Amino acid sequence: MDGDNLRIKPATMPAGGWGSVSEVAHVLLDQRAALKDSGLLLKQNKPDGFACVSCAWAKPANPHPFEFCESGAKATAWETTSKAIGADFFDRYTVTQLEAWSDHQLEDQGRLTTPLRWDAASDKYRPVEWESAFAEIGAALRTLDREQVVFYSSGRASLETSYMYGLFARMYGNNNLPDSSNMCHESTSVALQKTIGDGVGTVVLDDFEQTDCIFFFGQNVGVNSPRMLHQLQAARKRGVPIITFNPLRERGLVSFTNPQSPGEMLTGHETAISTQYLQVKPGGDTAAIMGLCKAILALDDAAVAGGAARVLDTAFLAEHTHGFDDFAAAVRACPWADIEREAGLKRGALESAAYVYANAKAVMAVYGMGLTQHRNGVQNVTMVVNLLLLGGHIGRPGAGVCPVRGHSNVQGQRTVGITEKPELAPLDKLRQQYGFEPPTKTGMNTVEACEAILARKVPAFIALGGNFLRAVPETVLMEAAWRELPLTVQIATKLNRNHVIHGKTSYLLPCLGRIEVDRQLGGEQSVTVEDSTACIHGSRGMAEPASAQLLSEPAIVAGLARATLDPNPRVDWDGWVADYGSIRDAIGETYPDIFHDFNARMWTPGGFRKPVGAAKREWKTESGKATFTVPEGLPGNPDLQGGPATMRLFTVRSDGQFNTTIYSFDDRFRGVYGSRMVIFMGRADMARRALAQGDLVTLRGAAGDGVEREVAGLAVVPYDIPEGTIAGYFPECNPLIPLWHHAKESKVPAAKAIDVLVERMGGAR
Ligand SMILES: Nc1nc2c(c(=O)[nH]1)N[C@H]1C(S)=C(S)[C@@H](COP(=O)(O)OP(=O)(O)OC[C@H]3O[C@@H](n4cnc5c(=O)[nH]c(N)nc54)[C@H](O)[C@@H]3O)O[C@H]1N2
Ligand SMILES: Nc1nc2c(c(=O)[nH]1)N[C@H]1C(S)=C(S)[C@@H](COP(=O)(O)OP(=O)(O)OC[C@H]3O[C@@H](n4cnc5c(=O)[nH]c(N)nc54)[C@H](O)[C@@H]3O)O[C@H]1N2
Ligand SMILES: [Mo]
Repeated sequence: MDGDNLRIKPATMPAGGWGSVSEVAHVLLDQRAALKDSGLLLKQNKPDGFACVSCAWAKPANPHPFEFCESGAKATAWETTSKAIGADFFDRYTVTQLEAWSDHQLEDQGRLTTPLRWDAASDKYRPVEWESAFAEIGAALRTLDREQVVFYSSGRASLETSYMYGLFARMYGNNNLPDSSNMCHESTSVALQKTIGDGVGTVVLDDFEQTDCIFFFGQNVGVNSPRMLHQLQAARKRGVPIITFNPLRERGLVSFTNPQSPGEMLTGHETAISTQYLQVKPGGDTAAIMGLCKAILALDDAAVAGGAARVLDTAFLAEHTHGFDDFAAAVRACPWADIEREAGLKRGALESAAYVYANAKAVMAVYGMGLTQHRNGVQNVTMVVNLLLLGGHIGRPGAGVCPVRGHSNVQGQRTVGITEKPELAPLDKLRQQYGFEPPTKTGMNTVEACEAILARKVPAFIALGGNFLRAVPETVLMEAAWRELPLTVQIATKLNRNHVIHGKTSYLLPCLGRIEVDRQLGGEQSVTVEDSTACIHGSRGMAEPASAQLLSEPAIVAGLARATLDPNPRVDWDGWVADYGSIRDAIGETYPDIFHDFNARMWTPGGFRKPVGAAKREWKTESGKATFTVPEGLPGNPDLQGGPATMRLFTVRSDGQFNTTIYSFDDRFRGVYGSRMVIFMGRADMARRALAQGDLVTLRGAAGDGVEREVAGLAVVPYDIPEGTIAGYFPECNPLIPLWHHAKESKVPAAKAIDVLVERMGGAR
């Protein structure tokens, strides 16, 4: 079977290095992507080139000669592959047969090349003319309950497409615009909005050159945003301490060899990245940060007593913050014993880290899914803010909060109106600009869309990219409900499981990727994206399209909108498609503060920055100040409960995947090859269960809600991981996540703390 050839080898290589180079060569060869000699990679993340389709990390104004990484090169190869799904593919397989295929096998068939409609009689996708597809979908949408149709987007689509898509949904009649960020950094958007008045990070690339201390929580930089290793390596070379909180010892956080530095490659020189590595229990970050804050207050008390310089920035606290006293009281009242137990860390370790904080002039906090994908995900992020506020580390050069976003334009989609929260969209402006009454009812986010689908209330699901069904929790119930959806429409580049499990009427609309040349009536078009640091960049496609029949995403959204909506003389969908500059003009009119002179500014090297008030100490919060948040009691954390037999599972990504896109079955950094059906377990837990390496187990959900959830056939891999916890891969472990198991306030599924029972199956791999 595909991906069933487990080999375990020690993972001793640093991130980067020769392993990285050979990995890239392998994927290029495998995808038969004509990249190597085309110069395409040299244009990746360059001011006049294309924005990488992998992660959202910042793109510098003065890029390295090779401003791409292993992950980015793989993503480029995967999109510009010469493999394609031709007309004959669906002659050979029924759609039901394809249900047995792995995620890897499905996407590895290559690019979708022609619009398709599922034919019930033959159980095959059959080619359909674009105009027929639009007309049929439009006619259907016109008859449906407009409040219940869902318009999902995955965070890759450009600002131009996203703006059109949001407008389409609102003109159609709802705010049902769930986004992949609902499974990702929504905890950030909620927490930062509430505490500092902007839902995005405050840090820009320059800050890495000025910081003198970096705290790094729950983000796997070597795999998921490797270009940031350049900034981290440079900071380390200046002697900047990097203190990491992560239950796993991730290779990229341990050391790095720059594959783009001939000197380092020849000498095998590695830079140690983390100066202190704290293997916090998953879900224990709130407790860990409580400990840091407690130790910082103690150091400040000592400074006061000894007449030394204060550790707290008292002037900042007085002028810029709200709620310090309550927070400090809660921290002082929190016993070290609770902190140590809930964080799984020793007081001394947290005190050392606090000492480094206390001696730094500019502290930065970087974080990812390890904080956001928990029941207390929003609280985790507010704790990071609390930590930074103590020393005045927001709105100062070299300091600030740095959430590392996932998809390459996920942050930007929010900026231009992809949101289920009408209060975050400029409804008045849209009314005035386009002369329609935008809906004011709050729409569905991802979890709510799943609930509505399970309740059989959704008549149609439109997806602008992504692999929704595979990315969400509760896989088994969701797949069953999905088959009963009356209409599903997927705009996509590659075949995935969400296309194979489909609605009663189903369309697959193949689009150009961002790397491809986009030719319209007005000539070759460019698009824009926003990176993790709120900088907006132009991106110009450079590869020949995978097929002449592909339409661009703006053209597909326009086609659907035209066929669905009553004509509106103020919205010229076709004019927009002919010249994307006119979409940007419309965006500039809707959001003048951010996007004035958009067409002139889009090629600014390094991007132009969206105004972020918090970075200038302008706080758009309720109190008008940056706000401390008192956490709920530590033992109340629902992710830390469970009986003695339960283990806490957290799901992670390997370096062989981009979300549900599985490039390979190898995880070079964790030393696992040939299979993703594994769990990582500590030696003590293995011994307690009499499990040996390779033994097969079943994970059974222990949510106690009466729903049977299980994943069978997982091989045990011994790993350095806190006791009582195990790690497994996303999306293979998603059937174990209950839909209700999500963050309070943000509703991000708690994919990093899932209670499970481990059962031996007999047999081994
Ligand atoms: N190559 C590649 N790049 C990607 C992606 C990809 O799949 N492949 N996906 C993109 C997307 S959409 C996103 S959102 C980002 C995701 O990038 P990350 O935020 O790095 O997400 P994960 O891979 O889920 O890894 C989470 C990390 O948090 C740690 N962790 C788990 N639980 C906890 C906890 O409770 N506390 C702490 N402190 N740490 C914890 C895990 O060990 C792991 O190192 O990457 C983006 N970039
Ligand atoms: N257990 C668990 N579950 C998770 C997570 C986790 O850490 N653990 N992470 C969550 C996170 S952070 C995220 S962001 C979601 C990801 O959820 P999604 O964004 O929905 O999923 P992806 O796997 O990124 O989507 C891949 C598909 O996108 C399509 N695609 C690729 N490029 C393009 C393009 O240019 N245009 C269009 N239209 N389509 C394209 C291809 O058909 C491909 O199959 O998953 C979430 N689910
Ligand atoms: Mo994400």
